[in-house]
Amino acid sequence: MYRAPGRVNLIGEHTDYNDGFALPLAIQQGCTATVRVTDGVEIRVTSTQRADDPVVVPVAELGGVEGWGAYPVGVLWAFAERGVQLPGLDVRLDSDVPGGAGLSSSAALICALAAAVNDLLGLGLSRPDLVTLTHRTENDYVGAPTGGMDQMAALLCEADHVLLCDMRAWSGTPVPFDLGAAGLELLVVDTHARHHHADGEYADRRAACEKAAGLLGVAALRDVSLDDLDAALGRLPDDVLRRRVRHVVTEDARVLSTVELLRAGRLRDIGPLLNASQASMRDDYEITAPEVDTAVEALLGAGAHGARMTGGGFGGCVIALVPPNGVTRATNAVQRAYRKAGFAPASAFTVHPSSGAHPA
Ligand code: GAF
Repeated sequence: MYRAPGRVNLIGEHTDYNDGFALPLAIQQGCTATVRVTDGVEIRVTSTQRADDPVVVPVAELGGVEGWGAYPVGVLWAFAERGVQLPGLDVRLDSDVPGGAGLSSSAALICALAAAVNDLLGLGLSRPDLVTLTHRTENDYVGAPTGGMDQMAALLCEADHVLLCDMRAWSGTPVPFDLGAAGLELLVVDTHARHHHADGEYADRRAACEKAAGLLGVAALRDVSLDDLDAALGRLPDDVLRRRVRHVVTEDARVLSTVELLRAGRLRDIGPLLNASQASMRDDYEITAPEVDTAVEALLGAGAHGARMTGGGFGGCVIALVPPNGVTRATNAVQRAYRKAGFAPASAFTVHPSSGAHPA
């Protein structure tokens, strides 16, 4: 039985598939996978959240599952692709990560299952191996062209730290993130907004970045430095591509500046970087939503040190750094702004930097 967490990303959005930097932290919400070897020839997966929709597939034919079952079956497929001879398995899943909220409920699920199977079958795969395996599940089986940040967060995060993900090296380095010592809380506001075309928009952003990297003659946008940015923008043919590149290059720089401040014990000072990231996602990358922008404005108006959307975007969650006695004020400000704008109420909760996948 393993539990793997969801995540919020402190800063560094849509940089992972550009070989860049991201800075997620694991949250206390997660998915628990309980796995048992059976003497049958099938994989049977049930989920507390989908009690009436079990998935049963023969071990010998793991391909082609669609819908929610693609995630767990895709993990087992990835093990089989590595040459693992799977026995019949009974898999039970139970998650409290809200789905579709940009908190990586899918990475929590696949990483909990991968860690459990690795342990149960004594496969001895390292955490980085499991990152590769679960990233492959999502890209090659489920068909979602995501970067690797979410899997790295679910497998490598440590309590009281954020994880500096270097997505060229596929390495994760813990950086202290002691909210208590700084006298701060990290508030998550779930806007409940989710654009139905978000998957297509994600793929579109990724394609734009790859096109721009090709035009600039670099392997990935990670290779464009802040110093080179103006010259690079001058070589791109249209304004949309220029704005996409400006977001990625400046966002990478903001991640590294955030890490410097955290290492210097200056957590309170990262607010302006969070705000600049939000503006860049809103104006240059165009991945926020009216509900997101309204929540951010309300949070800043209520005294937050910084606020930004977190995750893939087009809705989902906003994070804000607030003093402990400012949580209620900030939450009320969002609800007031939502009522005024005619949006359905948001929900809000605080998160603590938690550890990656662990035995439950
Ligand atoms: C989603 C993806 F899964 C991540 O890989 C990352 O690109 C993120 O969106 C945006 O930063 O969570």
